[in-house]
Amino acid sequence: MATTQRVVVDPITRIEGHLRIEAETDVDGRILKAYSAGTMVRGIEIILRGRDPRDAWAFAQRICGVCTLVHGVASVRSVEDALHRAIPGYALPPNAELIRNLMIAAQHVHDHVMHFYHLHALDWVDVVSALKADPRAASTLAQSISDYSRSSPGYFADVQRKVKTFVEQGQLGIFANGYWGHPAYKLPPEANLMALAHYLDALAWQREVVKLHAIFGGRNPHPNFVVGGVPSAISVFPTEGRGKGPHYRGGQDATAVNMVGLQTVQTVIRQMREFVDQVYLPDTLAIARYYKDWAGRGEGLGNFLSFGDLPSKGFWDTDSYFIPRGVILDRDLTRVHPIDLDDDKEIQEFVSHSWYRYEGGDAQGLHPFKGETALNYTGPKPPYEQLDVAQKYSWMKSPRWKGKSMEVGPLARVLVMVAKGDKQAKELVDRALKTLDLPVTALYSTLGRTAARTLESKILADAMQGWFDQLMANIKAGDLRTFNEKYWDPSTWPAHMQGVGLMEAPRGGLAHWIVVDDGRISNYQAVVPSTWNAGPRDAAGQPGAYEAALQHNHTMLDPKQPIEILRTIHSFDPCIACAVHVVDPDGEELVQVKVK
Ligand code: NFE
Ligand code: MG
Repeated sequence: MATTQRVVVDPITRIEGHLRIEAETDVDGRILKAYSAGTMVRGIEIILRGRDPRDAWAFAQRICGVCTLVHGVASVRSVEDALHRAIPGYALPPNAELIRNLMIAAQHVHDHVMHFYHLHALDWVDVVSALKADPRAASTLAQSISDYSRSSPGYFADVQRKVKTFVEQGQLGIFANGYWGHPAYKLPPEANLMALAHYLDALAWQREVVKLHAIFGGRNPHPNFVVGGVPSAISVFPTEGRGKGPHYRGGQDATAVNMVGLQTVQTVIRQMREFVDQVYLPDTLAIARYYKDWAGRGEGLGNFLSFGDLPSKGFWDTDSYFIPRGVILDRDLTRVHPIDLDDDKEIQEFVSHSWYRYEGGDAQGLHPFKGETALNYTGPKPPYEQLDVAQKYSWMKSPRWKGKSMEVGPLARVLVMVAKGDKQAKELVDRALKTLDLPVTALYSTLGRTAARTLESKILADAMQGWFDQLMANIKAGDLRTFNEKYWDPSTWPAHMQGVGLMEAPRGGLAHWIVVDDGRISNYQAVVPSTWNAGPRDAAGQPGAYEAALQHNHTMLDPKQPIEILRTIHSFDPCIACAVHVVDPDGEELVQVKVK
């Protein structure tokens, strides 16, 4: 009789996803080993070669439709960094930086709310149980935790009626395929109903808050960017807009930010803060109360990396970052290690367990400036019955910092903020732990990862107001500059240059590395948050962050309904389109959860 069994979840849904998890468990369902495989490859790094670096952002941004702007920002920053290295004093106008900060922070808050309600909540919230709730009890509960205006018994009765109609007609739609009734669901029916109502509200809220991107970047998803600033020309007139108005400034006038637009931005910031304060934060704490066992599960690597972001004195003044840069090792918050981007021993990518081959052999790690991406591996690949984990088993590479696996994302950022003495971050973390009566070690867990995302949303939504006020002050003082036109022309560039565009994307530290020769891209490497987290083992056998987290204290109640795996993997907010960005033409999609 077999002593272990293998549970395969492929694909893990409710993400942008081509992610396969295989877990080896003992007969009691306890996970002994876990393997994470990216099963798709799209080749964006390859198609960027030979192109104009000023166009790269538009291609790179198509890596993902979830974190819709981050690859655009990282890409223009990579070119700007190359220019900054080559041309002393190269800088962006302050307004460009403020507008980028607003767009980046808006992306985080939007993405985090969407992740919590639409991608992660149903791991914790039982939709079918919500139908049994007493709307008056849901109203009492909601009013006890928040001042949110939509909390009357009638409101909850309406939501219940709406969802009941779907269920009775067999049209669960967005709620199909849940493990409803699974014993791992612990919320009382009224809490399920409250969360379900907020799931629907968050959909409507999203539609409003994307306007910020549309105003500054012309559209969402995939707002526009430009090397040297932002493509939004500011107009001090109320409604002057698109097209060739009196302030038309050539191609840069893709959108004009007028006073009506800026008022809408102010409204969006208010809507973001209200939803985070009145809905997202209280819901996170209310739901977490019932899942405190998940504060002792999914601990993961204990190593955290943040590139930092949101500068106030320019991208190159890392001390001016609102989210600081640094590395935490072994959960030691007394020390934040610096990151040297140019030391080729620090950041490296390994392919010993990835479906690639390095020209100089697969045992080595390559620094991204010298990184290689080629569809040159000819050994066994998908489709597969079972991953050959002793060999190569993922389209993702394995990024490492000084040879170590790192977790990136909201938890890493919040920990680096706390370790660096950020007051608001520390207060929020302390208050959350106190409210839940949990020790500090609870942060290093599936629950901690999810809670950190909420706390970070609060921190960022609040900070947006400051950048907006500064932008308005600059405009009132007559500074309308949003674009550095100097050095736009590649004939002003050196023959060879290279740079790295770093940012904090919602899922973690993101880096685009560019090498430019004679005005054309000769190498482009994206080292992406979900690659750090979801990548496979490296040459030394060290697991990636997902793998490590699943190997910590998970026992499945029913391996045919592996909700425990979903909870921990979703706590990272995976996005595999980002992580692999190279589609396998022969790949067969296995859409079933399989238990062997
Ligand atoms: Ni496709 Fe992405 C974010 C990036 S994931 S969502 O956030 O970069 O790694
Ligand atoms: Mg890459």
